[in-house]
Amino acid sequence: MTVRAEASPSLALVKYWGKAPGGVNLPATPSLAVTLDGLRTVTRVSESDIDRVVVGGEEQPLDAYRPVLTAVRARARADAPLLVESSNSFPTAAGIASSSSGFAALALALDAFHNLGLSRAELSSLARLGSGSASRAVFGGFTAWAAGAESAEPILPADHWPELRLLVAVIRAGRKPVASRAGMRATADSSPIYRAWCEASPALFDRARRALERRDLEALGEAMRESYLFMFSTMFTTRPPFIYWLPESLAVIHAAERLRTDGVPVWETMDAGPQVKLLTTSEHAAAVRSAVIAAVPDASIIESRPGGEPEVSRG
Ligand code: 2P0
Repeated sequence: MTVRAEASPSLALVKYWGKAPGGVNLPATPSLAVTLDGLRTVTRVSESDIDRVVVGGEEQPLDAYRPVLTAVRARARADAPLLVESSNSFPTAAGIASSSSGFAALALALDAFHNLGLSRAELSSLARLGSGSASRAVFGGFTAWAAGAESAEPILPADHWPELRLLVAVIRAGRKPVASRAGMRATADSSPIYRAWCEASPALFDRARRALERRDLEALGEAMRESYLFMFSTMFTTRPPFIYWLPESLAVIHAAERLRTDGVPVWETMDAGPQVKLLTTSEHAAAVRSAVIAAVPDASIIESRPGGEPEVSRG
């Protein structure tokens, strides 16, 4: 038997960066996110002679997958070896949240494979064991994940804001130099502003959530910028510091600033990688795309909108 699950990556508008004590991948900060329609991870789970995980055709070390596999096996009271095959329609481990859609799809596929019938909240908690941001990616539309929470929750459907557009400017598609998990740990251990980041995040979350509820793009964009710039400030002040940005990332940030000066509503955010994600509306997406390409001719742009409901099928 083969089970197939699909999920889309979760882009944080307000960031999870840092872990709370007392569990696996519990967040130190609340995050608010949108699931990106059209970007998909497809994961198939089938029987095998030994446990194997293959992502994009490459055999993976099992360590990262064990917490999810072990938790599911305990629930299912089954220990048959499994083959997990996964592929992404977008760059992997490059700061486009492939771990969020990857572990969300894995949790959904394992649940179906073992006929567990887990609730979405339980699936969210299970996906979190693989990667924190995956707790949000088991839902489409807009999601929230409270500080310290075991699972994320859906807060608004994708059609709450159908004209919203998320443009991902792909600056460099290679694997990132510092894994998020190691980066978060180093930040918490040594950044002198880590505590301030944790203290500031709830207010940023509240502002962003209210702005999202009333579809106020400017207020959401401003809170989103404050969140990512504060998050990166914690990385810049970590010992030793680490910098995911490339010169082209900064060129896109400045292009967005110029667009805003010219009256185009666009706000940017970044994650653990050099890509820049731009929040705008359908009306302005073409202008944003042209300005980004003018600033960074080699960038490729993936255009998305809120969506990304997961799907599960058999066979
Ligand atoms: C987020 N990121 O909220 C933040 C913003 C990157 C920057 O979640 O250690 O792969 O597996 O829980 O989820 C990326 O970190 O980290 C991430 P783990 P994860 O989307």
